[in-house]
Formats: sequence, structure tokens, C-alpha cells
Amino acid sequence: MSAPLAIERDGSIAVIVIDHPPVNALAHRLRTALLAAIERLDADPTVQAIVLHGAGRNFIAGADISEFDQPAQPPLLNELLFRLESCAKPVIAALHGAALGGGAETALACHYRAATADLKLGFPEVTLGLLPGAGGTVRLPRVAGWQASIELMTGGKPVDRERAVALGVVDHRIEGEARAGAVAWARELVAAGAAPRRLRELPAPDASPELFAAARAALPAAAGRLPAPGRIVDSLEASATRPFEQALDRARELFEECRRSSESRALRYLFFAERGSSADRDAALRVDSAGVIGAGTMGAGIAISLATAGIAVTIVDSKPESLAAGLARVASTIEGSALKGRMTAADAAAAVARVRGAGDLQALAAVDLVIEAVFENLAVKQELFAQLGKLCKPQAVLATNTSTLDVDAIAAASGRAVDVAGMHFFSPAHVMRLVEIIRGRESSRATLATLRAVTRRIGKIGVTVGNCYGFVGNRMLYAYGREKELMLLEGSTPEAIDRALEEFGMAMGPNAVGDLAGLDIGYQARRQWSERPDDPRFYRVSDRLAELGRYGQKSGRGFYRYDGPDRKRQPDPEVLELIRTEAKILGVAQRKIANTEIVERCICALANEGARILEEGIAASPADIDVIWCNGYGFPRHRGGPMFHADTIGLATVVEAMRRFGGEQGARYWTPAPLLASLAEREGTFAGWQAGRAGGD
Ligand code: T1G
Repeated sequence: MSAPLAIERDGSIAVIVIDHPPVNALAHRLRTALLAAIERLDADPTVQAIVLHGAGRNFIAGADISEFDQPAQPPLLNELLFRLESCAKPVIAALHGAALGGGAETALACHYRAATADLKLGFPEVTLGLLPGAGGTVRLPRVAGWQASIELMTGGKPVDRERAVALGVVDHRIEGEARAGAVAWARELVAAGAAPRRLRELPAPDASPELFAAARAALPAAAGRLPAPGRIVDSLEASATRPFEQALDRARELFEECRRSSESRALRYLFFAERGSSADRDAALRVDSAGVIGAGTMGAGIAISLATAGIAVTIVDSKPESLAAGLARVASTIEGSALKGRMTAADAAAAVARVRGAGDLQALAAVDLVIEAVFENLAVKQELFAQLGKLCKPQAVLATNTSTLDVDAIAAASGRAVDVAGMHFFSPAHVMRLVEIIRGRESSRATLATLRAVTRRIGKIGVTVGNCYGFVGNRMLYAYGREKELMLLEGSTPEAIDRALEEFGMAMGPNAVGDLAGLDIGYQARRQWSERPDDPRFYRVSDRLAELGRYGQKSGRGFYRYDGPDRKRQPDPEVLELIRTEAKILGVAQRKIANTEIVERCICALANEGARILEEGIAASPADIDVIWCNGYGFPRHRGGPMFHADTIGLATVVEAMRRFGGEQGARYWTPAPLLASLAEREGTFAGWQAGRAGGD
């Protein structure tokens, strides 16, 4: 393994070039090398200034997140930065790309900070359930003030160079390459006799006591469930009221408290799980042009994602009015993003220019990738893929956006099943990060690798899964929804169920989700499902509502009413009446259902179906299932996902609850999946089982 840094000389300027791929994370071996380099250069009388530079695309991406599952090894980052700041000669940070977390803290411990225009400087620790533990909460306020420090650290969003200059964090703009620019400026500083500037020697700015109380009150409700945001405010408050070193000690204590929390463990687990494996990146085919078939909401959303990522898109729709509407939707959505500051006007114009329309499939003859988003009907998709199989160039990848149909049946119709796979986007496609990539029986490695690469390139998270009804997410959603539907019949209400699950942390309760997605969509899908369980109680309420034309938000009524002035969901007595009527017809006894039961039954249903999915090889790992549920279904990230959460509460606890439910309801589907039962038996976890397989494979 090559050295994590090199020392280069440019006359009397010494340059420490950090070279610790992939992102210059401050792992133990880099911290050790950095400390040695600083000691050596500080003692070298021929060195008049030191430049700290990161090779590659980033300065320093932060501490090495993978090290947080065990206590840190010395030299701790705090010690290293204290020593860096103590240098007797000026230390200049050459900032470019990401300067995040410990990387931003390292920059603050330098005496001067220069940056190129691509700088992204920030404190994303809060997204990992952590706080800046290496002096950020003590140094940043001394240069940027309290309000900006609170905003950057509790929000976790990076700032660009101009904002960093405005905050006083960046002293000098580099036009051109970071290293050369920083060395030139270091020379000027030496010539001007500039001395080391240590933030730790500055007094903390005055802070009114109510400042931090206001900051706590302003934390978003969801943050209330997590320790980190509040601890960040505590750490900043300590910086306002204690001398530097005591404030630093306090930050360290609070950091350790957060590091050991289950919330942070879950968030750090997802960080890596969402990056998945990069093993097949070399097999991906180049995609410069794509076709999207179907100019409806989904097709337009997919086209927007592709075009804003730099891919030329042809949208094909045989109905001129639909095509025109779809193209208009693409343009207005992209332009809307520019108006909201999510992209520059120039980038928006370029993206819109990359999208063109066509009425005939022949326009797709030369594209690298085709994604169909037409009506969810197997015969229609098979007919389409039969045409695509003939007219698309060899090696073009053909993807179906189906959410429930058999990908193998569609692939077979193409006559080139090796080039076909599923690409299940979640609606709205240009917003939702998750894409399920469905592996067909014959999908080639190149086809799957290409779809994964395109998914990454459009800024989404692609998870490759096997082909079964509902793939992973919707298959588990069926089990989760079955329980909430049964509890409606047994005596609960839409609002009680939604509230209980939202208190657990779900972004939205299942009844509200149904109203958002449209109860008619689920109704149609269940009707097309040939092997649908035949229990008349399953989804009886959703079916009745759909049959009454109560589709949810789009029809003004579903589980809730939306006809108030603010169109917010309102309980509807008519729905309660309907539920009680159906329960009576079905002979379902009524009882009070506690919140704990609501959550337990829905979560156990997810874990059990997830275990079956793992046994069948439909998902490659429990982490893939967790990534799907946290990014496609609003499962609370601070609980890691349904499988991580089941591990956290204990699989024996899950199985015991299922046996209790099975006993009370006599339902066969509460029989634990064999994998779950055997892991519970030996007090194992899904994570341990996966590690054993990875080790054993
Ligand atoms: N630690 C370990 N590995 C990391 C890492 C990190 N901080 N950041 C990235 N990686 C790995 C990642 O898993 C992937 O691995 C590869 O690098 C490329 O990542 C002490 C407590 C920097 C904007 O939260 O935001 O400092 O899949 O695909 O799209 O107070 O990585 O190739 O095997 O994301 O070019 C705070 C997290 C840490 C920054 C680059 N820092 N990283 O994006 O690459 S806590 C962060 C990012 C801390 C201090 C506190 C992004 C990036 P693999 P990638 P990218």
C-alpha cells in the first residue's frame, strides 16, 4: 500500500500532498503520517511555510467513517490538529473539492485557507448521527460566528467557496490549480512576514443565552428523535461559555455519546450500504444517448433525471398531444429547478436542450439505452420489446420500468434477453433517489453494470434485485399493508395507524401513502396479480374505497378527505362507517389496538418477508433491503432499515412477537421464515449471517 502522503519542496515552501484514495479520509495511518510530517517540517529551518494539499478530486472528505465502530486510535484527530495549529510557521490549506467534517476541521486548524471555485466545505456529521468532534464547534464560531455555525452544523449542508469567503473561512481565492495557487500565495505571505494565525487564540464571540435556546427550538421535529442535532447545539454552547480546551473536551465527550448511539450506528451503516459494491464498474457500457418510451409522468421524470446528468434523451410517444405535454413538463420542471437555485440557468438550458421528442420508435435505432415507461400491461410491454429487440442497435441496453410485471416475460419477447433488465423508478422519478434494478434470468453482467452506472450517474441509488412479484420493495409493502388493513377491520382507524407508524419514524403512514400514490393503482396491481393470497380480508378496505372512486388525494377523498382549505388530510367518518360495515360482513371481531401492536405487526411483517426474500436470493443482502426501504418507502434512517432494526431489537424478540400474533390470529403467514427462525434460535443477526456468507463465499 503506497504512503498516504508525500512531502514536496517548492523552495522554502514545503507541500504536504495527502494521497489517500479514494477521498483522503483521515484514517489512522494518514493521521500518523501527517503528525510525523508536521513535526519534521516545523523543525526544519529551511521551511518558511507549509501548504497542506489533497491529491485527487478532494481536499479531505473527513474522518474515516469506518473507524467509528471501535474507539479511535492515537493520534486522535484533535491531537493532530492541535499540533498542526501550533506550528511556528504559517500553514496554508489548499482547499478544493470536498473539505468535509474532519477535512473542514483540518482547514480551520490551518493558519490560512485558500480555495478553488469547486470547493464544497461543510459539516455533514449530523447526517451520520455525529457532531464535529475535532474542534469544529470551537474554531468555526471564532471565525464565522454563532448563527452560521449553528446553521452549517445542524443542517449538515456544505457551502460553496463564495459563501465560505463571506463567512471569513476562506481567505484567498485560487484561480487555476489548487496546489500551485496555494504555493504562490504562501510565498506572498512569507514575503509579507505573515505570522501563524490560530483560531484557538481568538476569544469566542459574545453569545446571548437565548441564542442556543432558540437554536434548539428551531431544530426540525424529526431532529428531535435524534441525539446529534441537540448535542451540536450543546457543544456550540460550551464553546461560548468555556475556555477553548475545556470546550474541546466537552465536544469530545458529546461526540463519543453520539458515536455510541444506535441512531449513529444505523446512519453510518446506511452510508456504506448506499454506496454498494463498485466491483462491476468496469463492465458498464458507455451511455451517451437514451430513449424513453412514454411521455407520461414517469417517462418525463426519467427523462429529466437523464438529461440533467448530461445524457441526450429522445422521448417517444405515439400520441402527439401526450408527447407535447411530456416535453413541456420536462422543460418546466428543469427550469423550475433553476428558479429554486438547485442548478444554474445555463445548466438548466443545456439539460432542456438535450431532450427531444419523436412519434416513432425508429428514432431510437442508435441510442445506447432505452427505458420504457408505458401502460402497466404485460401484452403492451411484450409487443413493444419485440419491436425494440429488432430496431435497437446491438448491445443497446433495454430496460423496463415495470413495477409489478414479470421482467423475464418482457425480456423473452425482445428476442435478446441478455440486453434486458428492469429499472424500477419510484415516483416522482426525478425526485426519488431509489431505483430497483431487476436482474432477469438472462440479463448479462454488462447490462446490469450499465444500469447501475447510469443510476449512479443520475445521482440515484441503484439496488440490483431478483425478479419476483413486487421485486423487493413492493413485495414487502404488501405484507406491511396487509397488517394495517387487517388492523383497520379489527378496530383501529386510518389516523391511529398512520400516527403510530409516523411516531415510529415512517415518513408517512401507510393510509396517507395510499392516498398519495392513488388507491386505484394498488387496486389494479392486485387484480393483475394471479397468485394474490385469497383471504377476502386482505386489502378489503382499500379495494372498497377504490371501487367507490375514492382514490385519495387525486379524487379529493380516499382514506382521508382533502377538501379543507389547506387540502390537508382530514379523518372521514364515512370511511370509519365503511370499515365497520366491512368488518361486520367479514365477521371480524372488534377490539382496541395499541400503538405498540400497530408498529410490531407492521415491522415484523417487513422483517419476515425480508427474510424470505433473502432465502430466495431475490436480495443479495439485508443491507440492500434496508437501502430500498429507507430510500423508497420512508423507513426512518436512524433505525437503519427493517432488517437492521430487527437486528437491533433482536430476532428472538421478533420471532416471539410473530408467534404471539400467529397464536392470536391463527394465521399461517406469521410462521417465521426458516432463516429468521434459525437466526433467532442461535441469537444471530441478519448482519452476522451476511458477514458469514461474504466470508464464506
Ligand atoms: N470515510 C470512509 N470512506 C469514505 C468516506 C469517509 N468519510 N467518504 C467516502 N468514502 C468512500 C465511499 O464509501 C466510497 O467507497 C468512496 O469513498 C467514494 O465515495 C472527525 C466525525 C467526499 C462528497 O460525511 O460525502 O469527519 O464505494 O461514492 O460521489 O469531526 O464521499 O468506492 O468503496 O461518495 O465522489 C464526515 C462523506 C465524516 C463525507 C465524495 N465526512 N463522503 O463523493 O464518492 S465524520 C463525510 C462524501 C467526521 C469529524 C467527523 C462523499 C464525497 P467505495 P463516494 P463521491
